[in-house]
Amino acid sequence: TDAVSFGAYRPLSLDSVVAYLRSRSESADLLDLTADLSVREVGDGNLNLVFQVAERDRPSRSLLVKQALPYVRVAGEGWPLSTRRAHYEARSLRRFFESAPDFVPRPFWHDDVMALSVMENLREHRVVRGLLNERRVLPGLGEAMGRFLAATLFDTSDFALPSDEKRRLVGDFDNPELCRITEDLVFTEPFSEAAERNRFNDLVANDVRDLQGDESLRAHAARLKLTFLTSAQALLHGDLHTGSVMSLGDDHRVIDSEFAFVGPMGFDLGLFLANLLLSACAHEVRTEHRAARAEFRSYLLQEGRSMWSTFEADFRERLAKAESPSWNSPAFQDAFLQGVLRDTVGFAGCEMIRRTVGFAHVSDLDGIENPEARAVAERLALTLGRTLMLEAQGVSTFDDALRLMRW
Ligand code: SR1
Ligand code: MG
Repeated sequence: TDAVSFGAYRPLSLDSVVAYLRSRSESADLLDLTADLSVREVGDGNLNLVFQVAERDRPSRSLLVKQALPYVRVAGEGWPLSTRRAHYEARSLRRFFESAPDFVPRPFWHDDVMALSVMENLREHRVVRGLLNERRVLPGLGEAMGRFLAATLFDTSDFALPSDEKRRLVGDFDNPELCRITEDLVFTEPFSEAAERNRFNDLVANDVRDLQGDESLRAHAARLKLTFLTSAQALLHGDLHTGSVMSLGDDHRVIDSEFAFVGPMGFDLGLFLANLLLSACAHEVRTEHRAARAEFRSYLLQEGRSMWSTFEADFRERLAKAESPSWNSPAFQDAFLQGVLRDTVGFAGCEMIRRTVGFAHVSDLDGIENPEARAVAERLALTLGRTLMLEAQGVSTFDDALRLMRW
């Protein structure tokens, strides 16, 4: 294996990962490359290859290799996508690790040629979406998300950075291909009858037609899309759904930031909130007993509230210490956070709709086998998503938002 050269991009396989690691001197500190190693491919997302490599006799000595493929993995080679996304992911992870080291995996190194990153292997953590599907309570999840978001969003905003650095950040994270995917899949296609990539349960076809014919809703989708395109508030994760967080007990880590770009803060907050709500919609039919259903729904809403209140309190604390006197007006701070909250609620609505009628669905809903039962949960998601989009601008506090989330 020593003769193997990795001077040009090629996708790794179970057979070539160890040879690759042996070709990199950085690996030596992390793993004994002469030991018997186990290699597993564990990628379950839409885009990439993910390998876990561990010493068989000491599984705690392990690392994770994540490599971008030159196409969308779930769609196949017919949907090409440049491997450059690995570059944005590696750089954003490094940035997030600087601001919030307890909430992301530790990055080890990035290889631009091979479009791969090597990082801490969270070998006992599990993806939050799967845990919520099993109705597991995850202690401190919302609070952790609020802390992660306050730290990363504040540190990469104009409140923390000199304006020349901030402008450089915007350029460094232009990420045009992945932003375009979001523009199309989140804001455009779900609201267009003609979009060929939309997929939905036949049983909600009438609901979808009704939604796509709602001019007022389409106007809000356009407004949110323009905010996504033009509001360069901070470096976002860019795809912060419950499949992008891994948990073990009260330890919660944000992964998969390849969609990172400089955008509106409410987009990250809104995506996470929406995915908590999608879980609640799914449990309306996944969970048979009424009391258990109500209890889990209230738990999920509580985590959403905790994310917002932690984010708001932490962000205000940071804002109070901002260097420039421009930002120390209390009226400005209130108005700014209210704007972020309104964006959060609107983006949450959009995400709920696109995960039900667009190209990329969620296992919370798709995992419901019976189409009639699934349609009940999907209708709930569509109704709630629509309400959030239509009413977002009237919300002043998170309690106002919670009042929209009743069913
Ligand atoms: C083609 S990518 C589809 C979806 O997967 C990612 O996780 C993003 O959410 C994207 O919209
Ligand atoms: Mg992802």
